[in-house]
Amino acid sequence: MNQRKSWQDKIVYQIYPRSFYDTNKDGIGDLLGIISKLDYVKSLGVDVIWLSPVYRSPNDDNGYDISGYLEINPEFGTMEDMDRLIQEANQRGLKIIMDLVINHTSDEHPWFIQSKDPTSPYRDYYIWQDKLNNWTSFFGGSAWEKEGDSYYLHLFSKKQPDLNWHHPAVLDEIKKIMRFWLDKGIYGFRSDVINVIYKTSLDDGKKRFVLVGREHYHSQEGCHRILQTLRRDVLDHYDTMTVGETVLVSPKQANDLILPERKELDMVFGFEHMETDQINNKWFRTKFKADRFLKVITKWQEQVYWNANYLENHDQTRSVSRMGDDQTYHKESAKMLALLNLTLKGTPYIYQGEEIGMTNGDFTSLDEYQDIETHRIIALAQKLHFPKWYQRRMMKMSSRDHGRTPMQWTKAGGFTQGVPWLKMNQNTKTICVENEENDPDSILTFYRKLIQIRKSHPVWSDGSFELVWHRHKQYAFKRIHQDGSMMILINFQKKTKKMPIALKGELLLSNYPDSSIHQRHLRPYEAVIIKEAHHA
Ligand code: TEU
Ligand code: CA
Repeated sequence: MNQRKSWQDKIVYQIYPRSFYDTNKDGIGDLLGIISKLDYVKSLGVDVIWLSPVYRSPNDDNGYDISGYLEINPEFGTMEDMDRLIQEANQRGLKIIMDLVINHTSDEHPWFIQSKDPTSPYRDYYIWQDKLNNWTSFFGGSAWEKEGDSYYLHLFSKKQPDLNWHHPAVLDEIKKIMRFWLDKGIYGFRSDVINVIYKTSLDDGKKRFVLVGREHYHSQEGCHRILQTLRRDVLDHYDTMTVGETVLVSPKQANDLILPERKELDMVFGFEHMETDQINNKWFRTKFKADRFLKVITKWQEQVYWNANYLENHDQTRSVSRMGDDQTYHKESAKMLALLNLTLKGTPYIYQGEEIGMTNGDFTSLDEYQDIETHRIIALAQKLHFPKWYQRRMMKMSSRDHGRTPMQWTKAGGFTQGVPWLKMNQNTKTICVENEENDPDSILTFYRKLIQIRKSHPVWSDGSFELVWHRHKQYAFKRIHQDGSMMILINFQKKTKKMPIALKGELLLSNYPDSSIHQRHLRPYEAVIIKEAHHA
């Protein structure tokens, strides 16, 4: 990087407020809950909290359907609680970025309620047509809903109508919202599905298996113009960090959003590494293949200017269940994944619970799932007469609820004294903060060590990436910097394998107690960092 950015060496921890910590026994996590756990977050060593939406919302899509951008969802608390959270976080040296959902609002947002009247000045805030087109939504089915004599566009649920970014008033409204929060002292935004906000045309889309119509709204020039405007008129007047959530982008499209000279976003979440174990879409999952996954990691490390590295978030199943082994090698594989995520070039994101090795939920029937996406897709699968066993497999392998089960604080759960909004995993008896907090060999302790290592040398935030060796499920790369280089070795599999690389230097960290730099065989999921002998 030619110019250092204030965010360049930061590590981000994502909080999904609904599932983090409940203080008033209603089974729903809240802002006071987050405040009371700030010391825990700080103890991890992270610098920034990304807060999933806490705005007013009817919760059709758990807060990603906003009905009041300048209000707090009463389930989570009050604006005073939010001000206190920002203040208490800042006092501890923690910054907060908020989710900014501006592709759509809730259908219960006052703009949309007024927009239903064709003569209202709010009509053009949304996308209305007399006739629908063939576009399909991210959650399955048509992207249009009838209201009165017209149809409105919704790329997500019908309770999430898309904003019309051709209308200048929409841009002005969003600028005001961003300033409101930045003035309160937040550090920036995670911008939801930001690369689809601008619909260039409403023509029928090409026939394809999923997301018909996307060539008319994906990565459009109009979107770049909007991002440049928001950056120039709002963000550049504060010290900020921005990360875009960008579905279906290629490395080239990612760079077009983040290269410094473009003055748009700082970094984006790609999805390609999350799509290596699926056919067409995530509901048709295949076995996880480390080889394919690592190829994509290399490609993004080599081609993208600066990555937002993540293995989990509130939309994904748990990484240890998906990519590791959540039974025999739970500890080893969770630590290996941590080591990979925190040594790559870019900004690492850790999702709540990932640091203790939380696994997928232990749901047994459809009614235990809460997510609208799961319910919509299963309804569709029923209509298409998919066999029952396959429907169960779809839920088990792909439901977003696996990443949303309540945070496992204690052996008894510890998330709430009431009934949790989503089933708590029974394995909290063994996988929980209480058990891991003071155990020198725990996943949690390993995260803390890794984070400290990351902070103790400039190679992690400034060094380049170089692939050294990749054969099947074995992976070795270097991070290179004038003040010294690091070698990272990963054995992404259950089998012990020989790694034919000569090693020199000092072993900094490993997920086995007795690793050595003279060892040629890497054990199941073994991962090590070696500080190379320094030649000045
Ligand atoms: O996700 C965008 C998105 O594309 C998701 O639908 C993603 O493809 C899917 O979850 C994978 O199953 C963002 C938010 O992260 C998600 O929680 C919201 O539901 C969605 O936008 C709509 O706001
Ligand atoms: Ca609560």
